Amino acid sequence: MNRFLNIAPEVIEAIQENRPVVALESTIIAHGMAFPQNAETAFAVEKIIRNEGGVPATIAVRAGKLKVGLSQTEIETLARNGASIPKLSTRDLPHAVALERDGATTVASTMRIAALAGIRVFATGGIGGVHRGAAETFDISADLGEMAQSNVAVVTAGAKAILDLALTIERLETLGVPVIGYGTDDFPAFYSRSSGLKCPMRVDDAQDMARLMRAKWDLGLAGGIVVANPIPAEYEIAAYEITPLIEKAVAEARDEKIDGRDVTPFLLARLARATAGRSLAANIELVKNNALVAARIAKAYVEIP
Ligand code: PSU
Ligand code: MN
Repeated sequence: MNRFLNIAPEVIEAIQENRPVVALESTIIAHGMAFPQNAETAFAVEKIIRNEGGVPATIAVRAGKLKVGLSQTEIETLARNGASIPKLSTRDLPHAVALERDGATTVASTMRIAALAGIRVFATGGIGGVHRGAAETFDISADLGEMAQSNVAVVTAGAKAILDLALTIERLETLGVPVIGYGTDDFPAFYSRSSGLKCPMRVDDAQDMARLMRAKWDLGLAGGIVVANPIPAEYEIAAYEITPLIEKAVAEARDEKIDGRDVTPFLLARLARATAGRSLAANIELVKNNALVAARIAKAYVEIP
């Protein structure tokens, strides 16, 4: 066990007994949503996983320890302190560990910590990817690089619609990362069920997904898997409606010279405002749906003989 890990007893037990565990990130709590919806969503997501017979493991950094499995109080602290908590991607982990800092983990760093702990399934909202205008800004999320390295299946509602999704899929192909439509041929666009782009592969149930994970890692193909799970139809925001708002928010980010790790939280907050909260409601529901699917995949994975 890595000496920087601090795993909750319930999570250790579940891992040792080969029971399903689902990792969850904390950047979505601290920076993806505002209080109190962020705390409510984090608790709801953990409950969904428990109802499916799984154990949730929300991941964050506390005083330099890589914590796997947060208490209710720790989740609430992250939710309340939001913006003042550093957003830690993989590159930030050595600094936070060495200087015994606190922080919220992104998809990239959560994947890495989950893999260190032996957790194979992770539910998020939407992974980071290639930003629009990346040809000039070079802004490509570290989530993609991590996908090439950590053996974790990430259940995500496609990728955030604020991104250049076609380039994100290209990049994942280059990195050798399977992108699997879960019950769909289309690559989902976070708020919308389809981006107009196709997923390179499709599976229709948790058992096939579990077998695919097993096949990948038994083949010695290191790295993650993108489980692209569309938002439930009743909560989707049509692409024609959300796309102009996204374009406006992206232009505002550029005008206000927002860069680096601040880009994603800025865009999500602008969209929540521009849609009078509908994008937030959609975000909450897609995260819950991803947690449900992740719990089922985690269960199917531990049941493989
Ligand atoms: N998905 C959401 N909300 C979020 C994020 C994802 O629904 O806030 C976060 C994740 O932590 C993801 C990060 O890893 O945004 C990507 O940020 P960046 O583009 O700076 O790498
Ligand atoms: Mn970035």
